[in-house]
Amino acid sequence: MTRRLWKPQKTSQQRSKTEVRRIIFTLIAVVSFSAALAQWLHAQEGSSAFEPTLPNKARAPGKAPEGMVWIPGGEFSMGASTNGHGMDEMPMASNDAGPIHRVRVDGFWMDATPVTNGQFEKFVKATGYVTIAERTPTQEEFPTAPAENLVAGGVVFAPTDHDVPLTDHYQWWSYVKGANWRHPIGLQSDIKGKENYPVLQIAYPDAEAYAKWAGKRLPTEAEFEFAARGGLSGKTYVWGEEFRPNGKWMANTWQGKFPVKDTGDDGYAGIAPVKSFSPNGYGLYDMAGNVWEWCSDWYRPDYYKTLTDKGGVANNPKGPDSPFDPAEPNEKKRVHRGGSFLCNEQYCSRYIVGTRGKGEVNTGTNHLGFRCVKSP
Ligand SMILES: [Ca+2]
Ligand SMILES: [Cu+2]
Repeated sequence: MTRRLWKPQKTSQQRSKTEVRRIIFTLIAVVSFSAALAQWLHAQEGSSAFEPTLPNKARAPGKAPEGMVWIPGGEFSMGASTNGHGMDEMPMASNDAGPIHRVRVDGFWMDATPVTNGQFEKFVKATGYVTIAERTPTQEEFPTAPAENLVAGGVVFAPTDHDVPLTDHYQWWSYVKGANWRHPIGLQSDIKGKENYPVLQIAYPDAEAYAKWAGKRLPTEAEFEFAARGGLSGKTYVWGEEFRPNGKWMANTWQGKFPVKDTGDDGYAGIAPVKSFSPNGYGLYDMAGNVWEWCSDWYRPDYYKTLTDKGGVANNPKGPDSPFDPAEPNEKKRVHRGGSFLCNEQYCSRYIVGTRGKGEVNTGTNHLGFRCVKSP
């Protein structure tokens, strides 16, 4: 009786429960499909996706050598997204800094700052070393150069007196007779009172000679980037995601119209003494901006693709076996990292961590320096 009344009720209830269940299952299906779709889309980006940095757990092996800090090493995602990872545009910057790939480096000590004029002077006093920029180039080295061009010097930036198209860097770079580490922008300049400024006009062999004397070596590009990221994962800058957190300037870069006038809003028009800006998460200064720094890797724009194609995690990568820059195929170039006081979003925003620079090994400039590392 009640049963008869009850039964249909139950049936209708069951039906509605079934419907509810069906709706729930449909919802679950839609949600999981969306999740799967999102995952698939993410996988399509694949190579441009950063994964967490996994620092090694081991403690520093003993006391840090003077002026150096311990970088734990570990596994991290290396490189920069082609669009600058959040920037609207990043001219010239990162077409050679992809794909993002997984790398592992061992722990090492790293100079907390770029090598300074004061430190380099000690090396020169102790060894009598003569830098490349101080040596007169020979006819054998440059068989086609007119004799009057065979003078010692370095490459120097000079602002232009009017707006120029940013397609020809010879408008602001020139070879200046007598420019060397003691006279960074030419004979009229000097380094008096600038012991704490990064040393400039340093060619690769000069940096190597200093490192050897100091019982150190130059960092690999992977070591430099691991250190620069300061324990963060896939951030745009060595300090985080915002260029000026709370309005604070975090690195020495260029403000104003490039290459006409650097307004120096960050406190420095031109080079700054080391430690003028906050250190990164590992206690390293100037890992972005101020001066470019030599790395020991040969430069090839396709190196990250080579590593990605191999698959897996690249273990302590040391760069390709030989250099090749399609833009200047006859020049032997090594990697530069970090960007300089000339970097700006109008022309070259390579203070963005993960982006790469490059330079002919015998060429020093007035925005290029170096720092050393040491394995335990
Ligand atoms: Ca500046
Ligand atoms: Cu730059």
